[in-house]
Amino acid sequence: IKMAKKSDAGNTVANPLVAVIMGSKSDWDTMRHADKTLSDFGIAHECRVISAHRPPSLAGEFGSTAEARGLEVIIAAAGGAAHLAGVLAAHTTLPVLGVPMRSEALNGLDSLLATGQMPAGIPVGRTAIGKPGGVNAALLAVAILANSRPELRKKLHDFRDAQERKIRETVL
Ligand code: RP5
Repeated sequence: IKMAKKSDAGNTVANPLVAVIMGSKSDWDTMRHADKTLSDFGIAHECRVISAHRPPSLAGEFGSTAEARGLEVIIAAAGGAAHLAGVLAAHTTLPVLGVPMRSEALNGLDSLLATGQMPAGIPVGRTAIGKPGGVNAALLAVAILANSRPELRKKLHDFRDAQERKIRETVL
């Protein structure tokens, strides 16, 4: 596992395994939680703003070249008529995890449905709206990478154990 460098929206690291893509810089306040989770697990990743429609050609280019660049998982966050995850998934066979952003108009319900309701043939794995979805997308990315990386699998077990201990030791 290559150690992740600190990344900010728009920054890239050498040889990332995971890409955290978001439709707008306004999504970063949510998606920084995905960035942090990946950093905590030491996953080399990049965080970038690429919109599905501003312009669509950039999303197409990113999706088409992702596999050749060595990426193994793509996390895609978008709000509103959230088609970013589906557009990226249409351009790659890598697993794409969609994170619906909490939108102003419909509180994220629009993003949830738009991200999740893909017709058969081009899959998008969708997580919960907002921060929990960002964290869980990162954990799912770690779980996917862990299939072929025993040291990462151990880190996931340690993470679950720590979570469990916290609950067991909670005193009100
Ligand atoms: C989507 O529209 C973005 O993913 C964001 O969630 C939403 C609003 O974008 P901005 O108007 O803040 O750029 O494309």
